[in-house]
Amino acid sequence: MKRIQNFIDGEFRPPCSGRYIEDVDPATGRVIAEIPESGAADVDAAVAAASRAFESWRRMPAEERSRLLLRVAELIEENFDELARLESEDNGKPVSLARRMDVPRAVLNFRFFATAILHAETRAHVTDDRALNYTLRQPLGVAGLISPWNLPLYLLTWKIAPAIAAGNCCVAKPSELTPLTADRLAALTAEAGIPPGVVNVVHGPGAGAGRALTAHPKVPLISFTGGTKTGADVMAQAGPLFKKVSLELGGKNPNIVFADADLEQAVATSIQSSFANQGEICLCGSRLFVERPVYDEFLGRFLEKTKQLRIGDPQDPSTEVGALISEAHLRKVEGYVALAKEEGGEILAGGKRPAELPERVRGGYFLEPTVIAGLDCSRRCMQEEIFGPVVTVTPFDSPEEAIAYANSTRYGLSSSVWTRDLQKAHRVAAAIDTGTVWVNTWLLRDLRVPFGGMKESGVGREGGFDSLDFFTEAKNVCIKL
Ligand code: TXE
Repeated sequence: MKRIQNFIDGEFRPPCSGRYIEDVDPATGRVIAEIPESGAADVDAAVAAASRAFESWRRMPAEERSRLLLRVAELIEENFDELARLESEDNGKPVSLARRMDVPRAVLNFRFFATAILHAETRAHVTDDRALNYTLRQPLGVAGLISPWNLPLYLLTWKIAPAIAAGNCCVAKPSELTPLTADRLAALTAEAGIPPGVVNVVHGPGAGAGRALTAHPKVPLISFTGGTKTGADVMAQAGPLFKKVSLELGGKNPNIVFADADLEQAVATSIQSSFANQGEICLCGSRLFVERPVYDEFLGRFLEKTKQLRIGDPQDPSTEVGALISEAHLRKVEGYVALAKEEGGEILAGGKRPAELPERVRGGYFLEPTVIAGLDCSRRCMQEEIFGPVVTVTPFDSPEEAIAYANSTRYGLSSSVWTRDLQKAHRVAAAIDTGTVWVNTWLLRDLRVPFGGMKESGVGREGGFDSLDFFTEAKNVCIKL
């Protein structure tokens, strides 16, 4: 069995504890690797290595840093097949999705920030002929990067690339449930020529390694993606140390279909926004609201397509829905389906484990794509993030009602609005409290745009120059003329 090690100061090292935890393939339920059970001592060593490396990395000309990051992108491409397979094995997602989304996005993240630093400018102005003010943007030092299991490589590179492009060094703590691609990425950064200590990867549980990182006094900056509850703990640890914190948390995103929408497109995309990656994407549109005149027609077509989705072995290129991340998570999602029934909801599709599965994956954590109708917006299943292949459908009668429904949760990450009426699209987009509003689309991501959530979906924005701003500190220099 594969045994993974931490990557500290350019070398792979065992954890100080000498202990390892198991990494399970969710499609089979079998242990596929062991990962270090790291704690404070490992994080200390990684932070010390990163601090030492920072002294020269911060001074390296941007063009050279850029060249090294571009080399990492090339190496990810050269190892494309292996990374896609590992991601699918570790997370349970269809390998076709890893090939279409996760790995290409990892390449893009490195390329984007490698070139962004060559185009960044800072502000300058003259104050009434008396003084010249200009802004320096400087890296902070060691960035703590904590990433989740749903898009392991995609979200890890979304943090590492801008952090080191801006001149910081980093200690990354990937999810203990999906360590495999982070381990490969660490090796690829070394192969690309990134100096020892610039990128460090410490594996292990959130309560040990993760917390040690957020509470470390020599880590002035934390970028975290994960659950809202964990985000609150990260904030509580980081607050008294006055760290710069960016939190990308959960969502309960509305997907609003008006009667004048292109229904064919709305149905096809809603299938994706409901069930892609088994619904384990913070941006999934888990609450569907459909205007009453087209409710029956939309629902009929949506259910038909839902039932056609191919659920099965994630390694089979034709599979569209894979396994959930863990047995515990499957039980949690099933718990919500049971709760929906108690709350008066009607299960129109799915709601159970598939009866037939290929032999190889019979021990896996699968759930059929599930559609629930008849729930009031105040019900727990309409309020809490389920994070599985489960979507609720609700009719509405006016734009005002749709907006009120959309804004009725504590989350505010993203939303989709389907209409051919441009005026209505602008009006509704302005009124919905989410960090991103997609009109007639979903998950169309441009890396330049600010990305993040409102309310309990997060704090701060990353993406494009927002990321470079987050990973640097502004310093005003004022010169008397
Ligand atoms: O994530 P955690 P979990 C949501 C989703 C899911 C729920 C819980 O609803 O069901 O969160 O998932 C590390 N200090 N999302 O518990 O714990 C952990 O090791 C520092 C939405 O699996 O938030 C991992 O690396 N770090 C989400 C990372 O935090 C800690 C994606 C995220 O894990 C820590 C994932 C601590 N005290 C889940 N505790 C999204 N926004 O996309 C854990 N970690």
